[in-house]
Amino acid sequence: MDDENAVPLTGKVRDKLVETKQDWAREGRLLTGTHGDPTRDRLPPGQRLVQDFPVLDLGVQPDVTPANWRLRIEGLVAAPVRLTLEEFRALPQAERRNDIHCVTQWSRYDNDWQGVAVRTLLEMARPKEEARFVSLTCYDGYTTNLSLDDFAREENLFAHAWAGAPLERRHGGPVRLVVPHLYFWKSPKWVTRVELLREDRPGFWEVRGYHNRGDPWMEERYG
Ligand SMILES: Nc1nc2c(c(=O)[nH]1)N[C@H]1C(S)=C(S)[C@@H](COP(=O)(O)O)O[C@H]1N2
Ligand SMILES: [Mo]
Repeated sequence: MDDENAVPLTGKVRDKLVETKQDWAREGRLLTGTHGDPTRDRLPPGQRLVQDFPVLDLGVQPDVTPANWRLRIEGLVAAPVRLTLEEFRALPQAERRNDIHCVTQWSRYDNDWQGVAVRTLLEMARPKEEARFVSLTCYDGYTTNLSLDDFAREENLFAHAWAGAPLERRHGGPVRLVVPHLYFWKSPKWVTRVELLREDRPGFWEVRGYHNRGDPWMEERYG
């Protein structure tokens, strides 16, 4: 990664919290050892339902103003995309309702998101034949990775609103990605760069013991 592409951690990461979660991964905490069936059940194995909307991050909530926010889609694409928030909001709008499943065991039903479908942006950027993975980078320095297939699913969107109101900063505003079929650490907040890659590039939690894919129905908490 060259300097132009580097997104430094913008503040003091809560090292203690990161360590605790890494320990949990090492110990295999929270694992029930069962699989779930999404066609029959709504709550994946080992999860419990909450009504509130917990906030989880590295302890740094970057203050990205609407004027400063940019979204870049680059790497193995025929037509790199660079958007301001105004340009992003002028794209065809999508609405999605989905359930959230966090690896720390909470699930939240019926989240209403508004934004731009991932597929809309991929049609603009036109991934090259050899692109197989995406690496996502955020304004707090957080990264995560997805296969292109997991990223390109119909239900995924870059969301700027939740429950009919602009997405709050603590939940990733101005814009976050929402990938509801995987644990929520695969849904980066304050996202700014999507890089299409030939080889997979594990992100922040993936190199700290979390599973590379994170399917809640298979209980893929740790790798
Ligand atoms: N940029 C960024 N995105 C992130 C995180 C983070 O630390 N930084 N944490 C992830 C994790 S572990 C979870 S569970 C969800 C939490 O989203 P929420 O705070 O809106 O509930 O965001 C994910 N996206
Ligand atoms: Mo999480």
